[in-house]
Amino acid sequence: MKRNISIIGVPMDLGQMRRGVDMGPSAIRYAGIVERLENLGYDIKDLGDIEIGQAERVHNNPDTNLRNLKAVAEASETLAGKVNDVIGSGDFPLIFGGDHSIAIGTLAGVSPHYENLGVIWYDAHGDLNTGDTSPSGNIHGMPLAVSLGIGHEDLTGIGQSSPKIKPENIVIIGARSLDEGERELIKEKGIKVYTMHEIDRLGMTRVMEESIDYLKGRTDGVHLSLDLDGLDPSDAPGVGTPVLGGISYRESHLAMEMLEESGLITSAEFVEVNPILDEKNKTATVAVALMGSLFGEKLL
Ligand code: B3U
Ligand code: MN
Ligand code: MN
Repeated sequence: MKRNISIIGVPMDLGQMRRGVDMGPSAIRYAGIVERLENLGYDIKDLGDIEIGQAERVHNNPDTNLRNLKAVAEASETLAGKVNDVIGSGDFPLIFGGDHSIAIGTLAGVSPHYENLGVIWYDAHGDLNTGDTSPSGNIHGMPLAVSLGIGHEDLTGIGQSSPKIKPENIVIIGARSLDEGERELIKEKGIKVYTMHEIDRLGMTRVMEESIDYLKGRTDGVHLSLDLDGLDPSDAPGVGTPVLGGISYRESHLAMEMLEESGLITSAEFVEVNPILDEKNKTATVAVALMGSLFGEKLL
């Protein structure tokens, strides 16, 4: 039987500096996500957007280099509560960003429901920075570290306990822009990473087979955190920090189809869609198509 899906929009743009990513949830809805999933037989509840402070009105704390820390922390707490409620009600939580800092709240809401939560981090970046290693001070480059319990306590302290995930339960797919501190953390913690090198070398089929096998044995639920900048900018141009040489649209479809077949995914978020930087809502349309595959759309 198909699970019902609850959608939460998070119009968050405070985790980075470019305006427009706050319109991501609207762009994804406009690209037809609700109808697409209803056509697959799901019952969809769109819970609307959570409230985020307006960027021009948010003041920075001079004691920290983490941009908009307080506002990001407050929104993360709200999101964590909503995600927690959705899972408590038995629905599948599907979250739309917003910048990737929202994953702090999502994972804080998901993690209490699992003993061994797995995470697939589909992204050009590692998002493993802390205030000390970040080149930008942007919190959207930190959510995976925060979820490991590493970083500012106003962020790691969100939700019921810390850490939210164990390093051995993470698989990063699509990485091609890692900062020095992130590389060190990956090595120190033994985090499994499929960079573009491995994707080119092994092919997406094998990367997904290995990722699925790896997570299947050690987790009791897997969250998919898909940053649209994991895709190549030619397929997903509407993102704040595009990086050349990314995963193709077709490889991404295959990845989503294989995840669907595996039955592993228990929650998901699609982030960093920025309609201001996009070409005719292409990136939101790609996100919707990938969600179609993730939720069981078949070509034949
Ligand atoms: N690693 C860099 C850049 C970055 C991270 N996430 C995105 N960009 N989207 C940083 O600022 O932490
Ligand atoms: Mn990211
Ligand atoms: Mn990214």
